[in-house]
Amino acid sequence: QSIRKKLIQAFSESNGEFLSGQALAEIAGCSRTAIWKHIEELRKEGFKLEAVRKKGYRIIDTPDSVTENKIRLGLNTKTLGQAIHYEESVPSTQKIAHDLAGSGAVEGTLVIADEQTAGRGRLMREWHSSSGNGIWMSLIMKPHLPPQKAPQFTLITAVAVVQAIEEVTGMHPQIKWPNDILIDGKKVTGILTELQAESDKINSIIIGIGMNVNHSIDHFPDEIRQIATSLAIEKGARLSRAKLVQTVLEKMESLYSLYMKEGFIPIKLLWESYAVSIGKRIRARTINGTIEGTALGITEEGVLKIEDGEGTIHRIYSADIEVNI
Ligand code: BTX
Repeated sequence: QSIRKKLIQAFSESNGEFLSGQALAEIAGCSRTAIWKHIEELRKEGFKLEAVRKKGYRIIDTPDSVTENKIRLGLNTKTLGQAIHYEESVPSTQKIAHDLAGSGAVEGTLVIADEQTAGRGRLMREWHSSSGNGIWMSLIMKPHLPPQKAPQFTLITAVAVVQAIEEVTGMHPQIKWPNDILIDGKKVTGILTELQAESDKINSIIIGIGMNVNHSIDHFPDEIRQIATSLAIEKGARLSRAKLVQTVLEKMESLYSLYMKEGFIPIKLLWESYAVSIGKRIRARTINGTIEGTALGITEEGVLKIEDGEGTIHRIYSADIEVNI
């Protein structure tokens, strides 16, 4: 596997130029026969490699997949996504990430699947995760922080997702507090942040991201057709899921380092610039009841502030939000 990693790394850096079998063997520290075997494996996975005598190999096309090799090819991060755990079909990537996090996975470990058979949202709601068209991933983070900071990671992630979608598609999604990414009012991405912690410190944060990428409307079950959309539906063109994953990881890595250096304020400002609800009348359904009023913004902790008709300001830690009421 480490040979494969080095090979993919070399192809990433070669930018479509030929790499000779000899050069590859030296980079990967193995024989040319071993290189040839790995090239065959890549071909089986759907990579198209051109082989030219005296020149060597180059990648001329890649499959539309989210496999480990595909995500690694061209990934530009230091830690996030440097360890990748891919499976074709799983019940939920969150479950796998929880298990890996508890058994020593390094920070930045990415768990990703082509399909989830039991994908979930908050409060054990269902998350529809069909095969071949979405991004279903969980990222393991290990910040040295107290557990109260964990909800901020939902907001950091939301900013990273918005920036990635902007960069890859040119579209401008909005964030609905705390965890929905919307295009034209419809949900294109959901974020689920979960925690493994002791009373005073975080052991791992498991950040689940579900992004609808190449769905057409009939890929969605009836119950969510009115509320869900995909990037392809909005853009009118298919997109590379792997490119989106890479860009999310890259944005996330730089926001995370900004956050660890300068705290939440710069993230809060970015977040508010993308938020759909600020200044609008909203309805927040919490487990303690429903509050209606004007969304004022978020606090430095990432808590939503709503001012009701009497001028009372409510701090909302967790809720479902309706905008445009
Ligand atoms: P949420 O609780 O905010 O949203 C769940 C609600 O969203 C559902 O009740 C349904 O109405 C709607 N919904 C379900 N599937 C979709 C979809 N594909 N697109 C749009 N709307 C949908 C949001 O929770 C958090 C979702 C995180 C999903 C990721 S995927 C990778 C990881 N693994 C896993 O099991 N969950 C996370």
